[in-house]
Amino acid sequence: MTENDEGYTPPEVWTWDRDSGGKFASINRPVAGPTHEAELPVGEHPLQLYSLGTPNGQKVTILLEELLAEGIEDAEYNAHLIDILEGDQFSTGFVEVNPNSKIPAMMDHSTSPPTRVFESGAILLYLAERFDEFLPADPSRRPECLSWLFWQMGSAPYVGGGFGHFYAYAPSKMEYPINRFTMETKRQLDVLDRRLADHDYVSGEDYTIADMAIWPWYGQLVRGELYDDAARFLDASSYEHLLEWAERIWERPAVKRGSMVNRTWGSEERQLRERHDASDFEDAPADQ
Ligand SMILES: N[C@@H](CCC(=O)N[C@@H](CS)C(=O)NCC(=O)O)C(=O)O
Repeated sequence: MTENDEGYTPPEVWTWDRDSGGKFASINRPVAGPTHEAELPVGEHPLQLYSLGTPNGQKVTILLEELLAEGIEDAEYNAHLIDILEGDQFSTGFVEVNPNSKIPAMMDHSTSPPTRVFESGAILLYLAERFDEFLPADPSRRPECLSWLFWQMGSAPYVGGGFGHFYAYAPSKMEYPINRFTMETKRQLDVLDRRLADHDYVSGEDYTIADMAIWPWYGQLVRGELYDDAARFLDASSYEHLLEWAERIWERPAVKRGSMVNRTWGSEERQLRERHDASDFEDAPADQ
């Protein structure tokens, strides 16, 4: 790929250019399936999470920490690090848990046979239903929570794969995709800001898995935690209701703990490479 894509004419049949540049060029492939044999580790708890502390991974560890904070001991989990830049998601063991080779993926060994769950939204729903928490049972309120949960699943790829990719990761800055995905990202921020103008939480009066799904992407984006300077570029301070909600969620100790798990970058006190026991957080200042 050249610095300037003007004048590019797509060939009749696309072929894979392994050196397309960009941060993820080394792991992205146009085919699925495993690249190597390796088993996944299995720890002592029923729930085995295979993940990384990106927003998609943080959603699940935030929910698990919230469940544990409620005193639900059966939500104890081992969180194993999957290093996607090293290609861990393409091992035979990982592909057995998630044929889509993306974190997060989870095995529940409390069932016989063990249950696999992949896709962060499916994992949140599985855990919320299993422990009957953070998902309203009332048929007049449950659909609102599920609507926002699925809104996040459909919307965030425009932020991550679109805006974030072209603003922060692409090998050169290209005006057309940056404009296109910035416009959509700002529209989504406005959707949330309007919703939160007259609701405490995204799905209404209760803190639910919809907040836990949305905060790691949109809460962290407006708090300046994603894509370098993106909060400034997006004029995040203008989304005042969204920012207030983002700060309120961040004040929750379980959110602070959950967002550290399987995180291997950023400030050291906000990293916990693997989580196998509640005591793993003890030395971390973020849990104070
Ligand atoms: N829709 C999926 C998206 C998961 C996803 O995109 N995971 C990324 C990290 S945030 C990943 O594992 N990428 C590895 C790869 O593309 O090979 C979910 O919500 O679970």
